[in-house]
Amino acid sequence: MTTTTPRRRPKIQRRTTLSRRQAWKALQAHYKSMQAAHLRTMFADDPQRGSRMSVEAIGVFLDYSKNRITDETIRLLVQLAEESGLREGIEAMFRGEKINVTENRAVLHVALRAPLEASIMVDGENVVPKVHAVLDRIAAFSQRVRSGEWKGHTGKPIRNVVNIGIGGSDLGPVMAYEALKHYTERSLTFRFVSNVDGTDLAEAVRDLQADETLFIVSSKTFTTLETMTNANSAREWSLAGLGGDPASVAKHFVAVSTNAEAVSKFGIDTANMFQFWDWVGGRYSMESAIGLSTMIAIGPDNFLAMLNGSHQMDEHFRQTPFAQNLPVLMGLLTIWYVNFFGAETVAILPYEQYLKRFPAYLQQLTMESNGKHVTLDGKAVSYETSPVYWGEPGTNGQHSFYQLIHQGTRLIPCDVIAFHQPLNPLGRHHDLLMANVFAQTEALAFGKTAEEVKNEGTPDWLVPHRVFEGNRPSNTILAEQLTPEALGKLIALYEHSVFTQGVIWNIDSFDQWGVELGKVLAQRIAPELESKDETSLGHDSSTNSLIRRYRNRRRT
Ligand code: G6Q
Repeated sequence: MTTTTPRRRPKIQRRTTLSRRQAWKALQAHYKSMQAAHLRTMFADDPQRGSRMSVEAIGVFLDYSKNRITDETIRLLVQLAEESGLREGIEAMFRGEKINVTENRAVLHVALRAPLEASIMVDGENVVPKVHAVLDRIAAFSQRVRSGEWKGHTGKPIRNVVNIGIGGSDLGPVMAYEALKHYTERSLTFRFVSNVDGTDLAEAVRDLQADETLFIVSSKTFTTLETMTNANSAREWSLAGLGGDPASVAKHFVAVSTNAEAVSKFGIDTANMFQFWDWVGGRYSMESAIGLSTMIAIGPDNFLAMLNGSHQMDEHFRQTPFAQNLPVLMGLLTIWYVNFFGAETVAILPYEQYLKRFPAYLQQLTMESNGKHVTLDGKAVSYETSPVYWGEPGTNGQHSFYQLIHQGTRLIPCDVIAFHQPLNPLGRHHDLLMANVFAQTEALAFGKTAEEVKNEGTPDWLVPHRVFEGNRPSNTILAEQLTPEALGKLIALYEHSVFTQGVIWNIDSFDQWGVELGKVLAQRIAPELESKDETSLGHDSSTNSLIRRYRNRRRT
């Protein structure tokens, strides 16, 4: 990846080391008094707790009362956010300052959903008009595909759209397509190819006709190994199905990228290239032109509604006092569990089948952003950073891994996400689904005591097995219905929660040098696997012998 990294480290606002901040020390002392406190007692002592410890804003309701906290915990966490410069951090991001210091870039996914009249300056230029110009272009293109006006090489309308991309150029589009399937144009088929494993592409196109298939090559850099390999093979497949005429590429391939030169070299007409900018990080790019497949699927109006939802959350994040601020509260609660209780993971449990890819999407957003071991000024952190995020939709998870959450030895804070209105009303289904939401979070918090188990007539020897300690924390996030606007709000909710955590940990949430390493290493080994001669191998003895073994077997 080409970056504009300067030789010298940019000026970084010095912050007191996290563990020396006053609020941190106060939280450490406070933790001692909270460590053993049980949610059963906290609820019994305070009948208003459930309604008091909740926030509703812009149509998103967060009940955070089933967390192992008191009002004092929130007060101290908010103080920590203030001492950590969160307010200034938010303003710096929205002002377009280059807060991605290791890549010397602004971080402006918020500009992707800013209204036309807004002004956000990067290097002396207002970027909002550029954002809207691209939105207009992708809207016009989407309409042409959706209406059948865009014709393939043989004059047939497009019926299949295949997005080729990986990481940030894949996970957001896949998640949004699945999440908003209810709103999609059902006469079109959508496929997503990311893995360099040939199976991914082979399975994606096996039942498609080339003359009705449009490929969107989505790559910020247009150099990523997986995407370029898949794009080249897709071009071969397409040409083979279209009589080999190179002119067909222009009708069946479009690109989303920041690299016009590489796009044109691939054979895609740059008139069919949709741009974004280096101030949009890959994992923050699904609302840029990277969302082209989403827009073709759901139509421009729905896409704009999603942007509007995210924008509402941006404004909420920017303007609301921290103690009532949804992303700030969620970010702070994560800090509380990770840094004080030693929680290692967070479970994301959407009780909404359409959100089945949301946990996978959030894994990249959270872990690539905050999986960092040094502070902004390059010093090793002396505290834990991002937890591992994972999850599956409810109720399926209840019949597999919830056992560990309820009765295992690890503390796993859970985010439960649900909607009042179903998109597919069907008999009692939605009430039963929601009954599980409320039952699970209740059981996690309050468990079942030995006495209760005994009173059910359980024999003594079996009692310990059937005891639920409870005191397992959860957030319940409710919204009216899974609309494009609601999805936009959820996306921005987590983006800003990640930002809140990153500011407190004083890390760069917007670089991904760990990803860059993988990109380079595989490029080095590939020629060694493909080489006809026994090239000398200069790796360690394990890697050398694995490569030799593969070469020998592959050739036989
Ligand atoms: C995201 C990362 C990474 C990136 C992919 C694809 O923040 O940078 O997941 O999105 O590596 O990169 P390209 O879009 O450049 O192909």
